[in-house]
Amino acid sequence: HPRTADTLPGVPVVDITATGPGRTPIQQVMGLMREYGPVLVRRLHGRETLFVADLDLVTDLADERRFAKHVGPALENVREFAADGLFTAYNDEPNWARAHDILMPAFALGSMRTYHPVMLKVARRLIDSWDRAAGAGQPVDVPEDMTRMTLDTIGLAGFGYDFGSFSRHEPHPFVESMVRCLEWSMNRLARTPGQDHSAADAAFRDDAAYLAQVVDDVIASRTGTQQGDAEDLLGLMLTARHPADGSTLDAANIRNQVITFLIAGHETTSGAMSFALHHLAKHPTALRLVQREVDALWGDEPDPEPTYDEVGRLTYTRQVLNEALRLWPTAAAFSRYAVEDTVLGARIPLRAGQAVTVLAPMLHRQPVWGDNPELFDPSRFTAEAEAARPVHAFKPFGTGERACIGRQFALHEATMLLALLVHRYRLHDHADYTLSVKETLTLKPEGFTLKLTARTAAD
Ligand code: MNH
Repeated sequence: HPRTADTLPGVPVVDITATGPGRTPIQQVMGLMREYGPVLVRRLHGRETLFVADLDLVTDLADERRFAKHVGPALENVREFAADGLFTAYNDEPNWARAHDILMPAFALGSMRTYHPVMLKVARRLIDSWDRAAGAGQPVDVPEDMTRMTLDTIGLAGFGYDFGSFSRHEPHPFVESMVRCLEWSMNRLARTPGQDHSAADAAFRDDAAYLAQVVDDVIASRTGTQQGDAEDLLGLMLTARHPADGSTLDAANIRNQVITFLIAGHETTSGAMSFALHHLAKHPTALRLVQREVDALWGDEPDPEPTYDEVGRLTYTRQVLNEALRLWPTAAAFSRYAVEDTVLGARIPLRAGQAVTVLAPMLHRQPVWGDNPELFDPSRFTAEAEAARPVHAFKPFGTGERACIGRQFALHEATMLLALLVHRYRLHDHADYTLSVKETLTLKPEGFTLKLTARTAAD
């Protein structure tokens, strides 16, 4: 039985030092919460982390006057290769506000019009590749291909750089290095004090250096030409001045931002689309409703050319994505700290600076979601259902001013691609896939493959 934390009355403490967090630390905490409830302290080698998923507590943590983003141990590790990029910057680092203010306009909903043609172009690369697999009767590896698609999209839309992922057999080496860097960041949290990790650390430094080198190439391919002022993310970073004080981003920070966007801009989105396809393959009724929506727009047009506005009308497809992000929010945890001494939810006293980690997958399974939270049910995200639900019950994109800047980007890209795929193919769950969630800081359905055939008028 867990004991109760001395400092946190009534909160169970679970010591996992004997087993360690393993390869799936998020799912481990999910399991602990199923056993001990949605508020607990996890102790590892004497270090304690307070995890919460209770709606009242998360609502309280969203109060920006009393709590702020905490760069916890996992993000401290990511800082080793992303430094003061937007995602890993401390709140009071001047480069955070500077970059945030300069880049915000590039992520407003209206800016998605600019990225739409590039997103469509990359979606077509995926479709060409899936057509070939379908023609050959071969299965496709869904998360791998989704990652190809999202990396090429952020590369081209953000930086005018083509990773050409669909002309490669293996993932782009940038992806392999990046995944190893993320794994190093996660595994470093599980280390037993006193052991020798110099080989893993040396390998990490090589990977981090390679990421930086790719990014320097991306930047060099721009600064050498006349395209420095293009209206994409890199163009903005190279030229735009801060709207209030006229300052610009320095070269080191631009490199950190490019690494940040290449990572944050594709890992999570590809996982979200993969989970959505997994659920659609398992839920014929939901699939039928997506088909109905896309068929109403594009009928039996073999190669529809979705417009920007049409993507905004794909409301049921968007509900499917939200429901996929509810069950498996691909960036599953975020942390907050108390700005001053306070009492969380009128029951948990916190000292100034004390951190709390929100576990989104369990927040998304709390009683506010009804009696059957494990059930995949996109009708939870109709406009009426959303209006009736407390706003902080759904937090796949974090909270407050440090919430995800790329949310509209991800949703536009993912909604359009899912709609095109469902319009074009029948999805065959040929291997009777059982969900296995792989963790590399982000979540993905591991080993998920589908077979595809062309849809005909009859289906
Ligand atoms: Mn994203 C922050 C989830 C897509 C760029 N993102 C966050 C946070 C979450 C998150 C959660 C907050 C983390 C924290 O509080 O510590 N992001 C997602 C998910 C998807 C996603 C679930 C896709 C689905 N993110 C994207 C895309 C981009 C992007 C696409 C870029 C094109 N995200 C960011 C950046 C931040 C961020 C940059 C950091 C913002 C800041 O702190 O200013």
